[in-house]
Amino acid sequence: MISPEKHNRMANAIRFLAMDAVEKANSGHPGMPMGTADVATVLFTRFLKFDPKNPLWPDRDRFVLSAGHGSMLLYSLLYLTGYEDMTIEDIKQFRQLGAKTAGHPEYGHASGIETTTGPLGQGIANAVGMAIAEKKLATEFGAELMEHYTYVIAGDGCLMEGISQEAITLAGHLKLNKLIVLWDDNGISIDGAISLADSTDQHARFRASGWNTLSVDGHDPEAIAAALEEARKSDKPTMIACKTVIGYGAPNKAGTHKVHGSPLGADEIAAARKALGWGEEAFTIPADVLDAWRLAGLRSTKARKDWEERLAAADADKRAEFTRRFAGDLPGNFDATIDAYKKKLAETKPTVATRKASEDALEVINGVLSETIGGSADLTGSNNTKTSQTKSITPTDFSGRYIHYGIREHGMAAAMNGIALHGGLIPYSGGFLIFSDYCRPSIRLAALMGIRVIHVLTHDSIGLGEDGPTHQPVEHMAALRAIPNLLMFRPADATETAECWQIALEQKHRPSGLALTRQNLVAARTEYEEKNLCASGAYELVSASDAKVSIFASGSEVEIALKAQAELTGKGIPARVVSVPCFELFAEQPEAYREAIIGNAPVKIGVEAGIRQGWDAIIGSDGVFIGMSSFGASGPYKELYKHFGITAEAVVAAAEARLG
Ligand SMILES: Cc1ncc(C[n+]2csc(CCOP(=O)(O)OP(=O)(O)O)c2C)c(N)n1
Repeated sequence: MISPEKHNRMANAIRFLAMDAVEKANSGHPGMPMGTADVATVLFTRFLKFDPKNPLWPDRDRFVLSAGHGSMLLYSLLYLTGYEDMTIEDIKQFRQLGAKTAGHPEYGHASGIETTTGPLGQGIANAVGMAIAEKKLATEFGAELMEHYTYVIAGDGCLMEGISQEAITLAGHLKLNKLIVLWDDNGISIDGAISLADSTDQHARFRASGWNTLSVDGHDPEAIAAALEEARKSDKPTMIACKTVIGYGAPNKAGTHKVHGSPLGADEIAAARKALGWGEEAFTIPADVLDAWRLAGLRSTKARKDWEERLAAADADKRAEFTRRFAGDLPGNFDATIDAYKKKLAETKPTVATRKASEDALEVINGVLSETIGGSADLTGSNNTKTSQTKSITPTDFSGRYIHYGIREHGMAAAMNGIALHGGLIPYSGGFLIFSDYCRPSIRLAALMGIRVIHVLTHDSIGLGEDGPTHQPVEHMAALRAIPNLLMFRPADATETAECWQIALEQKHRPSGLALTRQNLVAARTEYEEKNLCASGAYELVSASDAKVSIFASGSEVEIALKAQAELTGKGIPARVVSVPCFELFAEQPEAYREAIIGNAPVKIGVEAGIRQGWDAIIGSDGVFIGMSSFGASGPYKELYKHFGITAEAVVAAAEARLG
């Protein structure tokens, strides 16, 4: 039992670390950690199941600081509770280049940082994914191996962002009752009072979305504890509104927007030391307080050991499967399965849309990978993401492997990040490529964090036809290729689709997107090749000695390139075709390979039903690009290809014109 006095001193330790670190860095956000210190102290000293010595223990509770600007709250907690890779020196290095204590919490910088937050609203949406993963894995492996809570501290900003609506309604629908959101209800954001911009009744909003809601004085430890007790018993997710004072403890600035994002200044910090009775110098935690915190960090040691015993006692197959999945390794028979499938495709040479080819590949993949968890943002029949193995998950039955995310692209992508971060599952989604714009911030964060999520992005060009320019991606491949550490694939046929899936699944530390067609494509690859040719990013599909023309194409335009090549050959002009399923992988190849693939034909032509941006790296600034330079149009797709001049004839004419 922690006395009220001890609680106050423990919470004040957070407050002073935050004040002092922000002051030293001369940058940062002291108000939020000071305001939520009591809530966090109760959570970490009485409820959170975690073990700083075993930060990756799969059955730990997850804690998400959605209000990422309050990063000093998290860093303080990690240091105080005894995470070995968060020292007082790291705290002193707050916001310095190369420090673990980055401006906003960054996944991978230090253990205990469960996700990267800072873009408001993302954290709460990640937490929904973590809670989904917990419920799914609890159903699959049993409560003896998986039974934990997911806690979030979110601010007004998180709740105002649109993504929170998608996250909240999804969580409410799925009855994620082990998700508990502590809302830092301080009535303040950067511009001033929340009332300047918002008058939402958050309780009514959450209740309408299927949540349990509670209110507490966020500076009353017993009230906070009672609310958490109650929340843990709920059959719905719970939002606890914690009334707090931003910058609590700063005598003159508390309760105002002045403490949100600026150092308090030496005078105000001195006044806070006096007001809170804190005699210590900056970055010094009294021994009794640090001891109490370290003890709190040991609270779950027994729970962790008991869990390890249960894992050891589990059936050998179950244990091996659980361990493999949390290590993120694919099963041993995965490559052989893909290989056998490629052999079959070389025989059948199907003419299919790549979205359908993706479904067929997934049917094979989901048969050998029990960890894939699919879904779609209400476009299941269009994205072809559901296979015979992926029964739908429902609020009362999580034995399935398919999530109907609803029309919530952003919530979907952020939840997928949470699922991947949780571990034990590989999430893949379904959506239209055009609406990658609706979830781009979460895709970007997946890339920044280096996590394995896979986005199936169908209807990838004007080739979708009649739905018209609102639905036809033009700049999207270029825009997604601009995100570092994201692999964007645009396969040309069924074999390439299978290969791209294989590569995407093998990426433990980066996300992928597969841009897939609505329209049918003839097989570009007709011979079986053991090697995954797509893994080089670009490879020669048709060679020619002494080529005068090199045609580079991706996805559906490979068919056009092949036709043009045949015509040019018929006219006595030697031409070669290079398929370019993945720019990023091609850029990673050794220089000699890239030079050989780009070749030295006098005419280089790129063909892609998108904008030119990015293609100059392959065809050169003097190359010919056949693609889009405007929005698309509504009409049958074959007419659109003619209308926009993306045809074999156009390729041939351009080649002839260049050759004179
Ligand atoms: C998507 C996004 N938009 C804007 C910001 C910039 N920003 C950081 S904190 C903040 C205000 C947040 O207010 P609140 O959640 O109430 O935090 P508090 O003032 O209580 O610390 C804003 C606008 C951001 N981090 N993310």
